[in-house]
Amino acid sequence: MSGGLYSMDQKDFDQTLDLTKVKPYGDTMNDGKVQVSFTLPVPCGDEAVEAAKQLMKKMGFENPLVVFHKELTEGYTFFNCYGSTVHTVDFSSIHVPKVESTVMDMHATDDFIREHIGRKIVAIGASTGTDAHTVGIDAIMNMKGYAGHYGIERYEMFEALNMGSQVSNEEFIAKAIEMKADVLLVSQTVTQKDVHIQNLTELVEMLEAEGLRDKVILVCGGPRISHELAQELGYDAGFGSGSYADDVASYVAQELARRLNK
Ligand code: B12
Repeated sequence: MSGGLYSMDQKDFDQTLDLTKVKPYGDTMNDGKVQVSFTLPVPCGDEAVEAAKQLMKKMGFENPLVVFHKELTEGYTFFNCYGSTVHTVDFSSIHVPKVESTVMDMHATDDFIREHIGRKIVAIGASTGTDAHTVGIDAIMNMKGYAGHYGIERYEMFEALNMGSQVSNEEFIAKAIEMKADVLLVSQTVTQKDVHIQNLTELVEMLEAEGLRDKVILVCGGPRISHELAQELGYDAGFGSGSYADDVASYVAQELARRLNK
């Protein structure tokens, strides 16, 4: 017998799973167990614990348990709770729009650009508006790279400029015109009060007003950005958490080649 007991059990387990009714997994399949943490603005005590349990029930959790609670500061109590959700999701009906390109490493992308474009691709990037977070755009552009993936500045076939953070859309567009950029890379981390949507939308509107929108590949990224949201806002592509320069550079190279060879 190959595979051992564990893999046999695992196989049996998956076969019983109904993908149209998926629930969280705690100890056993479909037990629906979830851990939730929150703070209530009430003094620590038995009434606070009861309030947390009642709230858990209203949120759709059966058998709520407050496993930890502590006063944060006077008049505020923090809770860790367990409960079983009564809800399920239909996993089989889920469709997530994704950037459609073949992901290549830096060398393969450089070779692709030499062969299909025949010149360097000009890319500028920035965290725009009031956003001061630089780590995301640096991860994509920085020469040193991120998590073992070199950034776009390192690619031989990219001319890349990282303008840093808190760059206004006006400055960003002026630099794009000056450098005749092929690609604009916009990073947005802060999403409070949907400020990222306002910034991203304003950039699209300004590019349209300048007659530049169709002349550039417009890409945005950040922890709350999805490809679907990016497209809704008028961007060509969006990249969320866990993206690397390889994903972005491969996409840009293939998209530019597609546009030039039309
Ligand atoms: C470091 C940090 C800061 C530092 C930033 C320093 C710097 N030089 O960047 C400082 C202290 C300045 C800061 C300030 C603030 N911060 Co802050 N910060 C963080 C923190 C801890 C880490 C962010 C980070 O570096 N992530 C690592 C990078 C690699 O991940 P990433 O940004 O997601 O990038 C990846 C992808 O998203 C994608 N990507 C990102 N950009 C781009 C762009 C393109 C073109 C592409 C293709 C891909 C791409 O690729 C990257 C690599 O995979 C997060 C919490 C957290 N743990 O995430 C809070 C966090 C982002 N900050 C937050 C907040 C609220 C603030 C402040 C408003 C706090 C305040 N009240 O003052 C200010 C805002 C300042 C401003 N004007 O922007 C919130 C945002 C919540 C929200 N929904 O908006 C977070 C989530 C913390 C929290 N839980 O509340 N912050």
